[in-house]
Amino acid sequence: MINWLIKALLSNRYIYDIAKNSYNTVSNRNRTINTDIPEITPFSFIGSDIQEKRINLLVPALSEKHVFGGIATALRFFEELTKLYPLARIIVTDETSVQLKNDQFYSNWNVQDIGNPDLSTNLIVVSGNRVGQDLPIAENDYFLTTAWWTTFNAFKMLDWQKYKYQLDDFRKLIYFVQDFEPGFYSWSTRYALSESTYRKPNKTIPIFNTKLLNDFFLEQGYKYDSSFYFDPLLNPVLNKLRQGLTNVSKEKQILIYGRPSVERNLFELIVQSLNYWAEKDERSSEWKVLSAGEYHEPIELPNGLKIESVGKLSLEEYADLLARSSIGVSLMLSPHPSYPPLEMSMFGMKVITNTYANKDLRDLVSNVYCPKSLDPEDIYLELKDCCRRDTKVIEHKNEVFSNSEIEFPFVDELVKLIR
Ligand code: TRH
Repeated sequence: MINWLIKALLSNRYIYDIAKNSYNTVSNRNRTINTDIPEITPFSFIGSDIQEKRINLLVPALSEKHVFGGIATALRFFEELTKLYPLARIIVTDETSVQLKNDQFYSNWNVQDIGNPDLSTNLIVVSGNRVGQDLPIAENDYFLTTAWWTTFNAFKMLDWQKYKYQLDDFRKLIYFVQDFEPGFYSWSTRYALSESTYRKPNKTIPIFNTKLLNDFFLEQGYKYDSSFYFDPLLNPVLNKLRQGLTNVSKEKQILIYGRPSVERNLFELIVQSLNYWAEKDERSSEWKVLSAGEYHEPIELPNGLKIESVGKLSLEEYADLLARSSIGVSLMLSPHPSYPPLEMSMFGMKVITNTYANKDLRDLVSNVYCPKSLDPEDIYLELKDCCRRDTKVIEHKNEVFSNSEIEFPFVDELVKLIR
C-alpha cells in the first residue's frame, strides 16, 4: 500500500522534482567529488630497442565477452595490417586480464601485463592496471586506434615518440572510426574529450566504417588530408552459417536487439513500443518476443505476452534465431547503421529500425521499415504493419555490407602514407 502510494506520488512531475532535489542535497553533503576519467588514466613510457616496424592496435578489451561488431571489425582490419608489418602488438587499454577466443590470428601471441620488458615477438600487453608501470615505445612503432579514449591515449604516445626519437614530424596514427562517439554521452566532459579526438588532422588518418558515417563527418565539417571509408562485410562466420540455413521456415517470432546497458540501442523505447503493440494489436498474442544481445530479466507485456531474454548468443545460436524469426526490431540513435538490422535483413527478416541524420536504410537495404518518428506509438504502428506483411523473403538488396571479398581495398595505399 505504502509502495503504491509513493509510486503514485512520484508519478507527478512536480512532486518527483522536489523529492529528487531533496535527495540530491542530502546525498551531496558528504560526497567527495570524483573528477577522474578512468579511460584516460595516463600511460607512462620507456624507450625500446626494437628496430623492426611494429603495428600497434589499441583496443579497450579483447576478451570474447566484449567482442561485438565494433571490436570484431577492428580486429579484421588489424589482421590485414599485420600482413604488412614484421611485428605486431595489441595494447588492451581497459581490461586487467584477458580471456582470448581460440582460433584467432592472435590466440597464441605472448600475453604480458604492462611494465614488463619489450619483446621482439607479436605481443598482447594488458594495460588496465597501468599506474606506476611503463609501456615500451620504439621509434618504429605505428598505431591503429579504435574507441575515442584509445586515440586520446595514443596521441600521447605519438608526442612522446617524436620527442624521444627526435622525429621531424608526428607520425600519423590510423583512427578506426566506427561511430560519432560524442553521441554516446550527454553534453559533458566525455562528450568534449571524445569530440577533441576528431580535431587533430595533423596526427590522424581516419578510416570510417561505412560511407554513411563518412558522409556524416563531412557534413559536420571535419577535414583531414587523407581519409578512407569501407563497406563492412557481413560477419564471415554468420555469412557461412546463413548459407546452410536458407531453407529454415520462419516462425511468428519477433526478435529485438536488447542491450539495456547500451543507451544508443534505445532498449526502453523498444519495450514501450512493444507494450503498445501487445495491448493494441488484437493479433499480438499470436507472436513470441525474444531479446538478444545482453541478458536481462523477462519483461511482462499486456495480454499475457512476455519479452524473453536469451542474452548474448554465440554466432551459431544467433544465426539460428535470425533464420527462424520473422520480424526484427533493432534501433540505434547514431549515424552508423549498426550491424544487427543489416544482419536481420540478410537473414530474410522484416526489420524495423530508425533513421538518423543522413542515415535512412530504406534507401539501401531490402526489408527495412522505419517509423515516422521515435514516438513508441509510431514504432508500434510500423510493427503492427509488419506483423501483417507476407513472410516471404523478397529479392535482396544490401548496399551497406560489402559485395566484395576484400573489405579493406586501401591498406597498401594507407601503409605507404604513414611510412
Ligand atoms: O560493437 P558494438 O557495440 O557496436 C559498435 C557500436 O555500436 C558502433 O556504434 C558501431 O558503429 C560499430 O559497432 C560497428 O556492437 P554491434 O555492432 O551492435 O554488435 C553486433 C554484433 O554482435 C553482430 O555483428 C553479431 C554479434 N552478436 C553476437 O555475437 N551475439 C548476439 O546475441 C547478438 C545479438 C549479436
